[in-house]
Amino acid sequence: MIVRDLNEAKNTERHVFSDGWDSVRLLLKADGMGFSFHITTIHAGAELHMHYKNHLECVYCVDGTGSIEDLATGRLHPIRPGVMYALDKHDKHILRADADKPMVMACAFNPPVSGKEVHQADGSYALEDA
Ligand code: 9YT
Repeated sequence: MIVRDLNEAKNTERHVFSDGWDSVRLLLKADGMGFSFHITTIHAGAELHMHYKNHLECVYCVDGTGSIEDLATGRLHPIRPGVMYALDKHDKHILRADADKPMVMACAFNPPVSGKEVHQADGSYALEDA
């Protein structure tokens, strides 16, 4: 059994910081679960252009509000606590957090990320063995 505490993982090697977001990776590829599990904070007012061509991702909003824009359809979906989105078609999207406070999201990736990925220019993560 694996038991980890978000508060203990903060500011360790599990916690990665980038432009407009930071993320605590509670489960990574090496844990052998077949997916990775992250608690990601989208900073207040951030606008993130993403396209996970190599991964499926689902995201559940725990706190904060914002929106996700589906770039295939142009649809703008409000995000608030309780809303989940799944990028089942590797959907190209823009995630926006409202300006008043950060959005806290629980995210699962399949295949799991190893922890070493950085966002590529096209908004994707490369596969480790690609
Ligand atoms: C909300 C969202 O898209 N999270 C992605 C995960 C985060 N960028 C990470 O941990 O790499």
